[in-house]
Amino acid sequence: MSRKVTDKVVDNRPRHVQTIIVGSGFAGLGMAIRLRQQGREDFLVLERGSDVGGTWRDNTYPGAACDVPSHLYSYSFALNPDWSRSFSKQGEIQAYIRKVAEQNNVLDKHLFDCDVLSMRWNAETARWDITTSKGDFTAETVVSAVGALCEPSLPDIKGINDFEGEIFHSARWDHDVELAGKRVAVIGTGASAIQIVPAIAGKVAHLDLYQRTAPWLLPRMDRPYFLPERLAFKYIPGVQRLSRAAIYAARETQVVGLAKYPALMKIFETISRAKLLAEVRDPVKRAKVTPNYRIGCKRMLISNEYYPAIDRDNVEVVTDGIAEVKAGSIVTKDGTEREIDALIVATGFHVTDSPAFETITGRTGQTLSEQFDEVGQRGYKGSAIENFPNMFFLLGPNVGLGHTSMVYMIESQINYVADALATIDKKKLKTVEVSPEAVRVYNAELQDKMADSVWMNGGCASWYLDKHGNNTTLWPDFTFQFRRLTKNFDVAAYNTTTTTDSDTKLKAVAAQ
Ligand code: N01
Repeated sequence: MSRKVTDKVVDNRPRHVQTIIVGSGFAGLGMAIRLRQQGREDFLVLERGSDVGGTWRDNTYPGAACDVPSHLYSYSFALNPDWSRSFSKQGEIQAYIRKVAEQNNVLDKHLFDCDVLSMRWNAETARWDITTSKGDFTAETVVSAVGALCEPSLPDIKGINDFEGEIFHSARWDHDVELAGKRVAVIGTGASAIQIVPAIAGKVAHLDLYQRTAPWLLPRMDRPYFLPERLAFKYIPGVQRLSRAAIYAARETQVVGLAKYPALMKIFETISRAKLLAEVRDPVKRAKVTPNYRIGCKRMLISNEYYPAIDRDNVEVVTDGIAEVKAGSIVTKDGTEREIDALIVATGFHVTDSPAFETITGRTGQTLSEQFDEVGQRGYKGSAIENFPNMFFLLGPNVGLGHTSMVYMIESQINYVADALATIDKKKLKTVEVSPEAVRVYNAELQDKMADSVWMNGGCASWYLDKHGNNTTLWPDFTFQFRRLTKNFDVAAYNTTTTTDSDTKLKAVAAQ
């Protein structure tokens, strides 16, 4: 994807800061708050959207809600006793993130509508040169917090650009389009689609759901909180922390089956099959939506409305594979043509091939995407990548989860990066760059753990894997192990230069 400088607004912010954070979703915002808590002032958050929230700001499709309980899916330093239900909807989560930003006084550090176009390491100045839609910046350290689910992935289907009806991606929902009474197609049956389909199936005249791989579904234990519960969360010390701990522990037990003993996942398969039998009456449809791989290999989804929605008479599940999209229809590989007025593309995100990787150029002159292409997408503790000095990543390689709260992982990484910045100051380091040996050892151990997991052995193709066949997306262990690993910045794993070292080298180069 090529990006253009469209809006060179001159802003009165400083053009050089010590630290630039890119992105202000849960990760970037949490980092900004921590920097303020550390007493730092010399930083800036560059955010391409016009508000905080990241993926929760962008995904406004009907039915959007979290599939991790809210008491866990929130910052540990900003618990919210007012969650209205166990699994909150998008609007409530976005309002929570916004409120946390306001309460922690970091909005003044944000530059919104600022699209980062390129970041290039400058070895002479030992700084990052950053070009944005609002002009150029330099920084001694960068924290990339752009997230994995930010760049919608559009399917490469013949003719899709020639479709003449309404068409949009699930993460860019067009609320001006009225779907009521229309013939609608949805492509994809992932976490987004299974929320969209029940939300629109009762309104549209007809819905064609194009499924490539059937997802596994489990019950969604969602309910509104009663007033006495909310009062207890608010006023009785420890109740909310206890509830959070119980949710955390229950979710963590899934790691045993997912990462260590996939045979245990049969328990979940039994629950899911029973659900399928009870909720899809039509045997033809039931056969179509029965998965043919081990549960957990792709993200397990939770919904009580999806199966009843596809069981409706006005919903057809199409599994023949799309051959072509025409001006007003979709043609499947068996030659059937189905006319539609609107097309919703719920095909996920560029995770292992994010366009953002093309815009970051490291010490060797290679972009992140070129390096990943050659050696695979690997990092160190999800937070640093070799050849990219003074750059830290939140939600970098192998920190993803399918079963519990990403906010927990994000906070672990924030601890690590905050300690890294403190170490840089304390030791007067000019550059820190993770050593190739540390990366090699770390990834060898990580992929060793991954080898037994259901993600590698469950018989599915998923976006967790990169083009080399490695799972570069998920963390293959208990999340408390990751918390332990990231408690302190382990400077010994990094090649460093001090101010004096690099100045001396620069002088030597200049003298040659
Ligand atoms: O995307 P996905 P998503 N032709 O990549 C299909 C988070 N999330 O937006 O399985 C036809 O999961 C693809 O088929 P297949 C969560 O982390 C969280 O739904 O690859 N079909 C799949 O069915 C989640 O994991 C929440 O065979 C094509 C679907 O499109 C992540 O976001 C809610 C296709 C894509 O599914 C992404 O979820 C929503 C093609 N060319 C999202 N290309 C909650 O917390 C792709 N597909 C609730």
